Amino acid sequence: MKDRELLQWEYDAKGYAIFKQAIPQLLCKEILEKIHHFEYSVGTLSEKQRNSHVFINELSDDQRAGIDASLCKDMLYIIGDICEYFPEIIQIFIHPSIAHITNVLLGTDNPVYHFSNITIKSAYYGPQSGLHRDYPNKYICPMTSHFMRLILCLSEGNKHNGGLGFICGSHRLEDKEALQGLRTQYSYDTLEYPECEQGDIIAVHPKVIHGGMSNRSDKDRYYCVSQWGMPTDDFLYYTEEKFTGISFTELSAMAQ
Ligand SMILES: O=C(O)CCC(=O)C(=O)O
Repeated sequence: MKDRELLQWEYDAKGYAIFKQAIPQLLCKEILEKIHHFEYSVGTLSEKQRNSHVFINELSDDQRAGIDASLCKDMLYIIGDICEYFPEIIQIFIHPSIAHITNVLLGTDNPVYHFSNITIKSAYYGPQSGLHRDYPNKYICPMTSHFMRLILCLSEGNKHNGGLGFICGSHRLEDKEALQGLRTQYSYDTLEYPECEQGDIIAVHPKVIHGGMSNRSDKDRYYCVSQWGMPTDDFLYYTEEKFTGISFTELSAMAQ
């Protein structure tokens, strides 16, 4: 693992940092297998269950980027509330790497879990992820930007298969400016796209502008996204998922 000061420097300077091989690849493979089973059985979900997820055919034409909605009716883009669907995923959220990363970058080794999801960009069909900041977001968003998202690469992720890219330095603004929203149009060409392998975690500053292109390569891209913060009751937006508001230590004790 790279040393602490360098990771802190990267995060402060660019707005993201990569923790190489933070989660064992074997665990990533086990989780991927569960996800594949879920994808195969998606046709059996009830209407209510389908509403927890996002399907590619529900996205805008821009986001589908040339793929006709009728070709991807049952193809998932986001699997929501994953602790409900894949209880095994808790093994990732109680891994010591999570506490290590938040200790280095947020200043606590006992962060509070907010939510998680799986974002899928299937080979050939994967949609664009629009450019955005995570602060503010309308799902679970603390009043201040003292929180972060951790993106675990369950597969490889890079520019060519729809991996995340960043506008380096775009996190350097006050919270009140970020709250005014994105005021400039950015092109996907101006982003920096790290090359990530299965098991790497990308720590994303809540104010860095990020997104990813569509996946027209022959390699699937699977990310496990989780958001972590500090103990607080002050939220701009709040949604409750299984385990929302539970600390890393409490999650670890529950998993014993
Ligand atoms: O998976 C993606 O491409 C987008 C995820 C993301 O940007 C986020 O959760 O903030």
